[in-house]
Amino acid sequence: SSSLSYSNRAAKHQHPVTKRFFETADAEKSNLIVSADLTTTAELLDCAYVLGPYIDVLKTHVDLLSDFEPKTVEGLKFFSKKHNFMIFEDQKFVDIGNTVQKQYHGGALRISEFADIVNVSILAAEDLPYSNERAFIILADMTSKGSLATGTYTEKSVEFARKHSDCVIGFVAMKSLADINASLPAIPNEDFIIFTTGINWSSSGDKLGQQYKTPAQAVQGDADFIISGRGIYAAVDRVETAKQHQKEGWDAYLDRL
Ligand code: UP6
Repeated sequence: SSSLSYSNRAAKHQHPVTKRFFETADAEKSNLIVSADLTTTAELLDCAYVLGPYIDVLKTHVDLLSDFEPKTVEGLKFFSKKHNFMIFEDQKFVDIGNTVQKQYHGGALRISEFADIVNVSILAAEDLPYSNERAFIILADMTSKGSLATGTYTEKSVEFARKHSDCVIGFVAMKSLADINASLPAIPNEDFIIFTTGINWSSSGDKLGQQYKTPAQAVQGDADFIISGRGIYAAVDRVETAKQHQKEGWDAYLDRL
């Protein structure tokens, strides 16, 4: 795990989006991302409004919305500016480059118009439609029980990211990728961000195979940013719960410096 501070990593990094991640985390004393998996624009924007002050990034699945429309995007952009958070659209692109390009820039969602980052899987080894102020994250493994994204798949994810480091800034991963990195030829100043989903104080997961870690466990296990969905948006007191996640994640980060 990185024992360097976010501000140190921001200063050393070349990529504008990576810099922005570390600078935001440092300024807000937060490594928290909320996964706002709501199904209406009103609920999504309410989440952005009340939780915005405690997060670096709002992770969206805009295809879950029953009423996605231009005002959804306007609202997201408004709150992202007001509360200084980025937008991560969790599309997990998986298709050939030509199709991903259309999904990313066009279609019903026009994702590149509002998402600072999106994630992709390496299944198709697609070429990535690149833009310097935007970035991609590679889905290196998964939280669900029995996931096939392990072993060689995860190793290939790291190799893919290294090949595309002009536009790939990190990984969605549950565990450290340090061993894989160490087994590959060293690249000076390489610094990918690890985003860990499946953050929840409950250890019991859900009925569909989800598995959880606490914020502290994730950060001790190499997470640079922790991503929590139901653990926060479905809590009785979302704001208090978000604050507690923020504190736990931040304290664990300070401990590893
Ligand atoms: N997500 C996972 N596991 C992965 C990758 N992504 O749970 O390996 C996403 C889900 C959801 C969020 O699509 O948006 O993270 C987890 O939500 P939860 O905290 O409510 O379980």
